[in-house]
Amino acid sequence: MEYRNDIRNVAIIAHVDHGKTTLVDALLKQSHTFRENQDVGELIMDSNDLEREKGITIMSKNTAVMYKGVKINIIDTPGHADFSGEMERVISMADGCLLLIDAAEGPMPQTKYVLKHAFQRGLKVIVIINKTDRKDARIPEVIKLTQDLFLELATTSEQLDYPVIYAVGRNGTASIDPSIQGKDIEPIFEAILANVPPPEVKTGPFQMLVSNLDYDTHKGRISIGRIWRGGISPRESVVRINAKGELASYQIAEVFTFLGLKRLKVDKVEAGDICALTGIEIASIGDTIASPQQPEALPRIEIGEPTVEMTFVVNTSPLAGREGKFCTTRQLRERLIKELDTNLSLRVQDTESSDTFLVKGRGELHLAILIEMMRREGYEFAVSKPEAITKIIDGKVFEPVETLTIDTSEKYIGALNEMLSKRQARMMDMRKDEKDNVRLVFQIPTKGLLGFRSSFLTATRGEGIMNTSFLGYEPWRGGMVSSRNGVLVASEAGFAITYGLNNAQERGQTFIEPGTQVYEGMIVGLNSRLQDIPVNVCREKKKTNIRASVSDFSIHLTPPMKMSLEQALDFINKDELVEVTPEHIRLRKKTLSFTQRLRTIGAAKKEALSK
Ligand SMILES: Nc1nc2c(ncn2[C@@H]2O[C@H](COP(=O)(O)OP(=O)(O)OP(=O)(O)O)[C@@H](O)[C@H]2O)c(=O)[nH]1
Ligand SMILES: [Mg+2]
Repeated sequence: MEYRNDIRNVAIIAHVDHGKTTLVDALLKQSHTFRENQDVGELIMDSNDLEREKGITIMSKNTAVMYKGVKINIIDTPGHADFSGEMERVISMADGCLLLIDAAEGPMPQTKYVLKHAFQRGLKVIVIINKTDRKDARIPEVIKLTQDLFLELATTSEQLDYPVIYAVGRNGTASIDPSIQGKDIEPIFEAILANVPPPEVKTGPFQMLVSNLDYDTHKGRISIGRIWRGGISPRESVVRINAKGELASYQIAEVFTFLGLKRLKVDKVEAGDICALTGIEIASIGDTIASPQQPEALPRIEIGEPTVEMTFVVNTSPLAGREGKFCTTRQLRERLIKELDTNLSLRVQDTESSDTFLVKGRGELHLAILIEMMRREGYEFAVSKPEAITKIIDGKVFEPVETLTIDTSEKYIGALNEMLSKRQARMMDMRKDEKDNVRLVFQIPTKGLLGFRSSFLTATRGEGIMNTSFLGYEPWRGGMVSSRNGVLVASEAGFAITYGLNNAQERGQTFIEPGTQVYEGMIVGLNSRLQDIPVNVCREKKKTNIRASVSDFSIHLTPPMKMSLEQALDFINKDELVEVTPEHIRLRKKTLSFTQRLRTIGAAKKEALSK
C-alpha cells in the first residue's frame, strides 16, 4: 500500500459551540494562508447568512492550509444534533479528527455521538480540551470524563491511546501541557502531522466519492470529494454512478483543490487529496465519479434516519400569493426535491393530496432552517406541526428517543422534573456543583421534546441551557396530551385595531399589533383557558359616544408576543398551520371557518360517544 506523506485529511468534530469554527480561523490565520494584513474576519467558514445570524454552523465545509510543506485538508462540521447528517456525510473524507471538548462543559451527548462515528470510520482521534481560558474551566475533571467516554466507546486498544492538547482557540494558542500557556496554534499542527495517518493511495483508474456539492453561476454544479484511486485532469471523460447504480457519462471541465478560502485551478489531482470538479451537471452526494475504464461505485454514505416529519402545503390562506415569488405546487415540489441532492438526512414524499408534501428531517431545527432558507429565496407555503416518526419493528411500534442534557440552577429542578415527566422523560443522571449549578440528564422520546424548548426557557427564566442528541429507537411509550391552552382566533377579516385587540387581551395574550391584516381563522393570541375562542380584533367601538371614542387613546395594549419561526413550529397544534411567506409568519387554524370547525368538533364528539 502506498501513502502520500504530503497530505493530511482532518475533520473537526464536537458538540455544538465547543469552538470548532473559531479554531479553524486560528489554523487558517496562523498557517499564513492569507496575505499579511488581509482582513478576513471571524468565523470565516460560517459563510452563509443563516450561519452568521444564528452563530452556528449548519453545513460542513472544506478548507486547506500548508504547514511545513504538508497540505492539511480541514473539514469543519456542525455540532448541533439536528445537523448530524452533515458530519456523517463528510467524515469519510478524513483519516483523522480533532475532537474538541469545552474545558468547562466537558463531554456532552453530541461529543459521544461524533466520537462514536469517528471510531466507526476508523479515524485517528486527537482530543483538544478547548476554551481553557474559561473562568469555570475544570480541566482535571474534564480529562477524567473524556477518559470515561473513550473507555465506553473504544472497540480497540489503539483507540484508547489518544493525544491531548489544551487550547484557547479564540486566542489561537495551544499547548501539550495544561500548566503551560501556549503561544501559538503550532502544537495542533504538529499533532496532526504526527498522529493523523497520511492518506492511502490506490493506483489505477480514477475513483472519487461525492461528499459535498456547490454551485457556481458560470461553472455550474461543482462536485467535491476525496479521490480514492487514480488521478483526474481537465477534459477527461468520467462516469457518474448514482444510487440506483445507473451510469451517466460526462467530460470534466475544470479541476480544483482547496487552499485557504479559495479553490485553486490545477492540471491534475491525485488520490489522497480532496478536489472539486466541474462539468458534471447532475450529481448527488454519495454518487461515485469514476473513470469509464473501471466504473465501480464506492460504498454510499450512510446517514442516520430522520426522526421528525411535517407537511409542507401550498399556501391557501386568504392572503396567499401576495408576497412570495414561488407559490405553486409545482414550484414547491421542485424546490423540495432539489434539496435532496445536498441535504442527505432529509426525505420528501408525495401524499394523497397533490398540494401536500411530507418532509422528514433530523429535528425541528433541521426543518426550520430549510423553511427559513426557502422563504428567503421567495417561497410561500404553509407547514404543519412537526411530529416524531415512529416505525414498526417485529409488529411493535418504536419511536425515536433522545438524550436531553440540561444545565441550570438547582432551584428549577422541581419545575423541570414535573414538566418532563409529563413528556415521558426519565432522569438518568444529576450532578451538582458547589455553586448550586446542576446538570440533569434525561432520556426522552422525541415527541416529548417537540415544543419543549419554549416552555423550558420560560420555566428556567433564561437561566438554563438544553442540548439533545439522538439515542436510538425504543418501544412506544404511549400517547401524550397536549398541555397548551386554546387560541384566540380571528373571527373576521380586516385590520386589527386597538379597541378589538384590547378586548382580545382580556381573554389572553395577543400575538399581533394594531394595523396587522388578519383573516377569519388566523390565530391572533393564546387563550387563558383550554378551548379556542373566536375574537373580532377588527371591531371598532360604536361611534355614537364621542367621549368614549376619544378615550381610545388611553388604551395601553400589552405588547404582543412575537414568535420566531422555531417558536411558531413549537407552538402550533395538529389542527393548525404556520403560514410562511418572505415577509410574514402567521399562525392559522387548518379549517378557517368557525362554523366548519364547530361542525368538525361536533362530529368528533358524536363519534367518540357512539364508540
Ligand atoms: N472562552 C472562549 N470562548 C471561545 C473559544 N473559542 C470559541 N469560543 C466561543 O464559543 C462560541 C462558539 O464558537 P464556534 O467556533 O462558533 O463553535 P462551533 O463549535 O463551531 O459551533 P457549531 O459549529 O455551531 O457547532 C463563540 O461565541 C466563540 O466566541 C475559546 O477558546 N475560549
Ligand atoms: Mg462551527
